[in-house]
Amino acid sequence: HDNISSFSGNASKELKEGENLAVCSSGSHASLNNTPTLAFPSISTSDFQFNLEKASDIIVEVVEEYVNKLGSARLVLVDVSHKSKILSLVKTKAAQKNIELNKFFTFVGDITKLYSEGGLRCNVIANAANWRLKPGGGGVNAAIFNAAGPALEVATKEQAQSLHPGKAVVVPLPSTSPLFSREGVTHVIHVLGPNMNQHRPNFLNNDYIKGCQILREAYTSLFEGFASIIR
Ligand code: AR6
Repeated sequence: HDNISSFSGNASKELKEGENLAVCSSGSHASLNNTPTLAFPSISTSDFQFNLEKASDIIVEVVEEYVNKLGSARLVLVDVSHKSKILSLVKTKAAQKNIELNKFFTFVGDITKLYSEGGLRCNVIANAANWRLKPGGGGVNAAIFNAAGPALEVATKEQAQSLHPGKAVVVPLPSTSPLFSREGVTHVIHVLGPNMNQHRPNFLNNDYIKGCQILREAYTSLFEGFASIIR
């Protein structure tokens, strides 16, 4: 059963344990399993230290632009903790917009275990990558490369050697990958966001004019990549 976190209720309150609401009634469940779904982490807001208020504005803005272009497909913002500040901000801001709750929602869980541990089927997941498209480095990048096994590294190299900030690359996942067989993930989309961490490459030195432009471009490239898969 999908554990969907809805935008209803007091959106400004902190995310609490058990807030992923179960959708288990009605006959819609079977069809939800086949609904194209992109799960994505908040790009740049942890290791890359991008401002959370600005990032949440951009996520909601670009989601609003794309959600209706994607037909019945769903977009899901994921983070690991119930205390996630970015999920709270995005929930609050999305609730103020005309966005269908079944097409965009937030979800608490490990993006590499959404089906096996959360019951949420996502055929595509996004990665907050580094410019070399290399495994490791911590965060969601390390988690995804670890969970996918060597098949992802090989498949990634076939698509691209590196990435510019703001760009995304779609990687079809071989069926030998545990992410494919266990979680039902058929594609990983690597996204490189803007970097505000002085110890990482392409440091923007607090230039949020450029930073916001690049983050907007990153989400646009991500959703265009997802659209190209489901078309
Ligand atoms: N599942 C879901 N969300 C996660 C997971 C997970 N397993 N792990 C982390 N997050 P970050 P960035 C959330 O730091 O800021 C890497 O080293 C996390 O809480 O992974 O874009 C790369 O190699 C946060 O909300 O990505 C790059 O060098 C979001 O994922 C650099 O970090 C993004 O956090 C990219 O930094």
